[in-house]
Amino acid sequence: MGQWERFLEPYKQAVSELKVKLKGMRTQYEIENTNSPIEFVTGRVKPLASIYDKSLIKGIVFEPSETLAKEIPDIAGLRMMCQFVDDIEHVVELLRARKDIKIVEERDYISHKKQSGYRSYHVIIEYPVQTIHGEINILAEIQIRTLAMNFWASIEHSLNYKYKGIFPEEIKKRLQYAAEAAFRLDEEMSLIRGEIQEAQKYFSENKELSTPR
Ligand code: 0O2
Repeated sequence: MGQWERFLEPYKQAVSELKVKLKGMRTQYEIENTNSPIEFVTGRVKPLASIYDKSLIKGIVFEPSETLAKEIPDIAGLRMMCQFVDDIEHVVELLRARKDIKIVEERDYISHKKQSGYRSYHVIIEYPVQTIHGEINILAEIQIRTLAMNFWASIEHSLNYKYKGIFPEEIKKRLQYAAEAAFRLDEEMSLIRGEIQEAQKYFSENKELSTPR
């Protein structure tokens, strides 16, 4: 077995486990018939090509090592999407209260957006993975963002790939406008949050009744 495969295996396991756990939080809200602050959850292990790119940017040797694991804390990455900006703090509180993860760092790119226009709340955690050789602690990154922030980040990420990080000035400006528009959309939705949630609750309560058997 390749050394990368061996190195990445606990990260794969962590992503699978954490996806189940974080999705489980949403299910619990559903069962309790309460509006969930979590809309959906995704997870991935960083592709080897991205680990390579990041190691170049960070000036670290591209080899499976403790240094690489420490310098690239998002080899295991989870994303939690929320409908409203206020839900993000709620989700972070839920994470802080969990006994199975240890938060080691929080990065607030919502109050302090990145120059690109990127907004998101990042939580770096330490997570214990059980292996046949015992327990090992790995780092994972949980990105918490609204649907609008996620839309913007996905588009920008694709363009970033196309332009290899060097955007033409016009595109850069457009993306910054788009980031502000996404943020304004979040603000507008927050203003009618009560209305939206009431409608969603009504819809989910009546869904079963209207489903044909
Ligand atoms: P991928 O392909 O998503 O894995 P630092 O050197 O500490 O300033 P670092 O180590 O990049 O920054 O950490 P940071 O800023 O917390 O970002 C980690 C991840 O956040 C990125 O991983 C992206 O997923 C996301 N991110 C950060 N900034 C941006 C941005 O401007 N646009 C988009 N779309 N995503 C961003 P990777 O490895 O860069 O990318």
